[in-house]
Amino acid sequence: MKVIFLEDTDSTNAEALRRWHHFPPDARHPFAIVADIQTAGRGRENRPWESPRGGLWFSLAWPMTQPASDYQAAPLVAGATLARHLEREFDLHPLLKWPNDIHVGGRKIAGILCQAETVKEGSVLIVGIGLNCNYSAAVLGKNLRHPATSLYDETGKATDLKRLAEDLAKSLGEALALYEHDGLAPWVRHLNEHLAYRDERITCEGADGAGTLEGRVEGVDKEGCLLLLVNGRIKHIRQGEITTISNV
Ligand code: BT5
Repeated sequence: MKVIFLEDTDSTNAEALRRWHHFPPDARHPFAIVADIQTAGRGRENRPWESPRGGLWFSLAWPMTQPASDYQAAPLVAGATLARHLEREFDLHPLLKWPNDIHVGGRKIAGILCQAETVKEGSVLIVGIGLNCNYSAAVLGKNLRHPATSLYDETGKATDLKRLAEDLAKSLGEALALYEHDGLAPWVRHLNEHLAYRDERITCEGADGAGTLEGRVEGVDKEGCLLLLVNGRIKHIRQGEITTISNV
């Protein structure tokens, strides 16, 4: 897959989308954009994403061959792919905080932002990944929603970002092709074995638009919903955000 390296951009997700629109419809193939620095990196709900030099700021543009609703679990596919990579190449033990974060040792090392855009000429899925790499997370702002870490903090070594981006583009391309063919099934076991807060009590905000739910994390189903045990009944939550965690 083609990987385009830039010195800086506002957001690699936004840049990937702009470039996608510039291609004639018959020339739209998957590609990835990587920037050394993002000046306006974004997380979910348009939250600012700190993107200093030394991080991996990466977005993959993927032509959607199926309705956008079939790509709901794409952040989990991307998360599982990145987590496997961190396990194999860096000997880390990453966990997925449903639905879009990767944690190592209880700290956030990466965030994922997927955006689907449907246009008449052909729809695109943008899979954005931000991974803290060649700096200590101590350089990041003090008001993060969750404590952060970086590859450098975890391994004490510098990472070759170009190689990492190329490897990730390849494995993510393979993963998305498999996901289109087989759905989430090939990842469900891995996701459940690597799920942060499993068997712990959490609060889930914005749970399918139904406000805040408190319950115990039981796993993820084959559609990527979070399984939360609330008052003795399992709820399948499609959208939401895990906020507070208590072990009681
Ligand atoms: C995310 O959002 O975790 C998704 C982040 C996706 C970033 C990538 S970078 C490449 C591509 N281009 C973009 O513009 N975005 C994608 P969310 O779950 O909403 O988390 C956002 C929150 O994480 C912020 O409000 C901060 O508290 C915190 N945060 C910001 N920068 C961080 C960093 N570098 N490391 C850890 N936490 C950070």
